[in-house]
Amino acid sequence: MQSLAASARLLRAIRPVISNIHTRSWWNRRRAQFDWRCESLESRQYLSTIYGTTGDDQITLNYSTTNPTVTINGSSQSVNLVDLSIDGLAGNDTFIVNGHGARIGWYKPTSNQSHAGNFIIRKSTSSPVHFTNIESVQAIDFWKFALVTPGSADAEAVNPVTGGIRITGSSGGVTFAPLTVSSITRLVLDTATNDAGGSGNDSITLGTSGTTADLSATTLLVNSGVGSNTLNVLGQTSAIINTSFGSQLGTLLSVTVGEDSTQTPPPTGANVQFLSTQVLDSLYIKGSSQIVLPANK
Ligand SMILES: [Ca+2]
Repeated sequence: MQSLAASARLLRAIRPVISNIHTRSWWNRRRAQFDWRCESLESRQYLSTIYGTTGDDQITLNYSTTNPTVTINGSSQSVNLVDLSIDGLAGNDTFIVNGHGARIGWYKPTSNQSHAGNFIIRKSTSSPVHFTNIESVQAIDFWKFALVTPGSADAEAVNPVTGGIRITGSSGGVTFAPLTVSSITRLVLDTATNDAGGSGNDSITLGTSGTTADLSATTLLVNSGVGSNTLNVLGQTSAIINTSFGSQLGTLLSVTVGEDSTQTPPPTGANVQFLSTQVLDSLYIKGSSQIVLPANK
């Protein structure tokens, strides 16, 4: 009996030690699994990030459902669009996405960052292509393309450039990398999706005072959302516009077409064609500007 009692005491004495060994073993296994997962994630991110040089780069993503490629300064490689990231590094870098006829694409600048954002191509559920350290972006050959600002209060300026039109501006007071669109039938200026949490007050300006601009090759679809929103068409700018977008339509959007002029006779003003029914907060047609309303509206 003495021997039995001694064995029981011994067991009680070593139980915490055994328990501790078991716990440490379990923890080490979990930690090893965790380390492996981290390593795996890091290597995956590393493999899917494509870097520019420290100089000025032109980085082009050629969209394709079967063989997408990225070309950096003339040198091409096939890529997987899932988890793809582009890093321009230093320099003045341009990131171009050629949709090759893709139906739709989105450029979503990253909130509070001037040189970063996401491109989403073809489906809203597509894996976004992230980019960083990019000074300007370009979208080519989409049937429809959308610029979705990340903040609540936005300011955008739309002007012609060689081969397309360029949108510069800021969202939430932070400049986003400007967008140039070429061979794009419809451009959505979405300043509404991220209106929550701020005033939602947006300012969109087409053209520049005193200059002639023809933006009519691309239909501009303005979704300005909530807040006090303005759309000003300056100078002698021609544009085709539809504001009947989003849940607010254009009900909170004040549109001014053209500018006052003291010249006699006044110069030819702006020329805006509206598509479909427009529901606006106000429409002010200045000087010798003119608007064209859709037939039977
Ligand atoms: Ca660079």
